Order: sequence, then structure tokens, then C-alpha cells
Amino acid sequence: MTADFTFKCLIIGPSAVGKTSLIRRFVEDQFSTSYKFTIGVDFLAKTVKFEKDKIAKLSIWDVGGQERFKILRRSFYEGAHGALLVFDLSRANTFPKMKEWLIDMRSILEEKIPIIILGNKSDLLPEVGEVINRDKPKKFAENEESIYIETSAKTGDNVENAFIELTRRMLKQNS
Ligand code: G3D
Ligand code: MG
Repeated sequence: MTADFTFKCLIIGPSAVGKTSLIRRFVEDQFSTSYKFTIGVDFLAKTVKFEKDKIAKLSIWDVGGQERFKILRRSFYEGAHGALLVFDLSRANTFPKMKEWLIDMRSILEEKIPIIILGNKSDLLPEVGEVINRDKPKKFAENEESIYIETSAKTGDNVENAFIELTRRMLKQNS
């Protein structure tokens, strides 16, 4: 089957929030703690069925540990149709850092693309408690005409939903 749409999706956010793990969970339905590959920009593709007989192909780009190499980011951002912005529910400082990523992306992309805000590692909430007031990401998402979703790459909770919701928004913007 050929894809009706092909979308470039970015996954961005500070390091160790679970970007690589989220992609792996979504694309391969796996989680492993010994899998460390992010060198440069990773790229994985997956097709998503969004209606009966309709499929979209997502190419998912992970900026990886290249926070330092600003110069590489232009080609990373360019041509993107949507982005998942990730912070870590167990580390409060990752939320403000995630916002800096959005500012960085917007400084390069002229068009306003759909974004989804992800609070990842929701499985740790019972253990670490609420280290960040979750009204904040909720409000932030509302202000950005986005939505806030809590995910766990470890258990798989909401991971597929997040990608499908982004796909839905990219379709809306591009059809
Ligand atoms: P990054 O790609 O954003 O840098 P990684 O993040 O996917 O490499 O994940 C960083 C660490 O967080 C990894 O732990 C990974 O196993 C863990 N992690 C990712 N997602 C989740 C999650 O949803 N829940 C929990 N509990 N842990 C998660 P290590 O120990 O390998 O560094
Ligand atoms: Mg990574």
C-alpha cells in the first residue's frame, strides 16, 4: 500500500527525557534500558493507519544528543510538518528547557507547525510524586493551541495516542 501522506515529525526536548525511548516504543513496541544509540540525528519511519484504507507515513527525526551543535539544527527542522516536545515528569527543570527548544525551532521554521507537549515517564509519578505542577504544561499547551499528553515509554502508556494525535493535526493542517 502506498502512503496517502508523508510527514516529517520531529521529537525534541532536553536530553534524557525519553525521546529515543518514545520512538522505539512507537516504532518497534519495545523498551530497553541498554539501548543507547543517539549519535547525531536518528531517523525512523512508520506508517500509521488513520482511516479505513488511508495511511500516512511518518518519518520521525530525533535530534539526539546534539544539543551543542546548533548549526546542524537547521536541516533537522527544515521541512517538518509537526513536532513532539518532550519533558520529563520526574525532573522539573526539563519543562523550562523544553520551552527553549520550542523557541529555537520557531526561530528557524517560518511556518507554525502542529506541536504536542509530552510529559514523559508518567510511570514514575507514584514513586517521585508531582515535581512539577501539571497545570503548567496544560496551560502552556493551551496557549500554544496544542494539547498536553502524559506518556510512558516504559509501559507504553499513551505513546501511540501521542503520535496519532500529532498525525491527525498534521493532516488537518495539510489537507
Ligand atoms: P533521550 O533520547 O531523550 O536522551 P532516552 O532519552 O530515551 O535515552 O532515555 C533516557 C533515560 O530515561 C533512559 O534511562 C531510559 O531508559 C529512561 N526512560 C525513558 N523513557 C522512560 C519512561 O517512560 N519511564 C522511565 N521510568 N524511564 C524512561 P537510562 O537509565 O538507560 O539512562
Ligand atoms: Mg536519545
